Amino acid sequence: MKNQDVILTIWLTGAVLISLGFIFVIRQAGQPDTDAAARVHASHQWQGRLFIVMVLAFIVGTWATLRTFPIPRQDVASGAPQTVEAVGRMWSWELRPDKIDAGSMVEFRVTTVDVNHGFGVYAPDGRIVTQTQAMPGYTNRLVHIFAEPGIYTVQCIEYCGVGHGPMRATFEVLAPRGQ
Ligand SMILES: [Cu+2]
Repeated sequence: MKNQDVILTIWLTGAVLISLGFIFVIRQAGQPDTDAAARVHASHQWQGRLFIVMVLAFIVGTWATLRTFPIPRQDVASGAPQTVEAVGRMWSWELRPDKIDAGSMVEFRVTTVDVNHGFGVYAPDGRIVTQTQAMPGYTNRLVHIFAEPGIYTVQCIEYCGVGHGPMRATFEVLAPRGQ
């Protein structure tokens, strides 16, 4: 399941539960006041249980969907066999090395020497593959496994001044060794 589908599912589930809560309150509001105290008591019990169920559902849903969160820990090295140092500046990228192997994980260590930039990686067919922020004073780790060899493009995807549009660089993904 794609991340977008997981988020949509969580959002829809939450929206349905909240809607049910509203429907319950609206239905309660329309009932005649026969035994107000007992009804209020039952209503509070029902709402308390609903609240606990909702909290548990969100805890379980969050754990189930985010335990394989695709963003690696930022405070330790990912252990990826390949690393690329990526430094942005107005208005260019420096990538070292600029050749990597397909089929094994690469860790981009992304930073910038001036302002915020967006580190967007585009496949040879123009489709965006992965991205992260480039921030002065921070190194953001972005891991990815390239399946297809080819010339990939890094394009700044956060407006950073007059040279933003052509702020790009390329790197080559080589076919896995032994092929
Ligand atoms: Cu930019």
